[in-house]
Amino acid sequence: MREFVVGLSVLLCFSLYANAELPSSQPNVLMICIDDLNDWVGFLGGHPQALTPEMDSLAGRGRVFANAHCAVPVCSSSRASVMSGLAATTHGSYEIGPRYEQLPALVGVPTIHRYFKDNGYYIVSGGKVLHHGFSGRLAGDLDRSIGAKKGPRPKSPLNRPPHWSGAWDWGAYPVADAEMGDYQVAKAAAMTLQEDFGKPFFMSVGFFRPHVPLHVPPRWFDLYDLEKIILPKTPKSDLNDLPRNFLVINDYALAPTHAEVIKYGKQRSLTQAYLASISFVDHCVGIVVDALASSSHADNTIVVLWSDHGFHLGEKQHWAKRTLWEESTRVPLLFVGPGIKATEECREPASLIDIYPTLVEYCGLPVNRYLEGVSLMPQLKDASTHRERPAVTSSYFGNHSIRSRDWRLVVYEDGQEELYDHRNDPDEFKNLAGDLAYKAIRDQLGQWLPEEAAPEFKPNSERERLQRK
Ligand SMILES: [Ca+2]
Ligand SMILES: [Ca+2]
Repeated sequence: MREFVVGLSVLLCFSLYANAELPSSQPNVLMICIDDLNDWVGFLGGHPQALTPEMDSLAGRGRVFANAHCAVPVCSSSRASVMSGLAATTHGSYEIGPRYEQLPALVGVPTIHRYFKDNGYYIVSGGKVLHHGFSGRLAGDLDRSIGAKKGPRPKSPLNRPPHWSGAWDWGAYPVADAEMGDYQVAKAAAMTLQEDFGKPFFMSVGFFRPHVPLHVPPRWFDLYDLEKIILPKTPKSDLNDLPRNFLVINDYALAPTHAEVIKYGKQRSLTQAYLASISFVDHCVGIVVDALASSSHADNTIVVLWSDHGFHLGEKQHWAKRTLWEESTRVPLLFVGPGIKATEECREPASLIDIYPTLVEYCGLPVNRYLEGVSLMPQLKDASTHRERPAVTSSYFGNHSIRSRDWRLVVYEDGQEELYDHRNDPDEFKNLAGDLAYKAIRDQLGQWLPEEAAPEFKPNSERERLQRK
């Protein structure tokens, strides 16, 4: 079966190439990753007021995967999955903490950077790509680093209540874009894209916003009238049909509770700050994309843009990430490049672990036997191509979500379940798990639950350090 799938992929690859105007040589890769960006972008429609003209323009030139999900809804683990092409149940990182190079299961598994380097590419990276950077044995994965700066922080908090985590501040700061680390990385990437490397390149550029603290210059806040901000739907009654589970697990997180956000009257200004941060990072994406368009690489480069996981702003009485619901798992994912026709979005499920095999196949590199994702080449060729495999997301050991085209099943470590029908319940308000009428679909989705899961790897010192933060 596997040989058949590989053979089919090769056929599709050649037919894609045969049907389109293609680069005369091996394509370059420009990977843009964004931190904590949920579906509040124009091309996904997650928030009616989100202003993302640059990303929308990019999306209009290629293939949007409108049903794409992270492997783990937290930074370091999600990025370990993207960069290794492996599920959490294989690498064993289910929550924030371990570095890629610490995970015993990833010894010998090349990052996508290393794999492209070993296959003749020049590798450039800047900003937040791996959560802890390319350190230790990964330092050699890059030919060049163009830096990673977080930018300045205000001397004292602008908005957060004193007892909230230090990371949870927000407001109009600093004055100018040029002071922002993301802006500086975008400019460095833009300059680098004007060079000729003498061979194909793989460049990854990672932006920190809209990760907290939500500090961006005032002009981005000015785009959103505080009084007119539309807030997400957060009915408290939504919790009535949920198992007692995940909100308790999430007490570990540094984010404020929804009750605290409401108590201090911060929901509206936090929502405004998140939207402002999105528009700022959209501007940074535009700087990089425009630089590519004006470079000699414009017609010979595939662009892939993704975010490491989603973000709650009060939905299900929750803030930030780590849940197995749509707000946490759904991410922007799009590809633009030679041979990819700008047609409708793809509604088939996709996982961030599919990025690695997709790029390997698109660029004609040899099959990497470690990879667990499925190449998205069939959907790059034709957005309506059916795909059987759902997107699997894991969060904390033993908890999994299965997201198909129309459904989400969540199964927790203690066996409790949730089931949602996205055809008529995109907010996941009505849990159908206890309804026997849906047993067949539940069992069908349940077949995709991981049969084995690697034990959780916890580097003690690292975990303690993070908890002290
Ligand atoms: Ca993140
Ligand atoms: Ca509910």
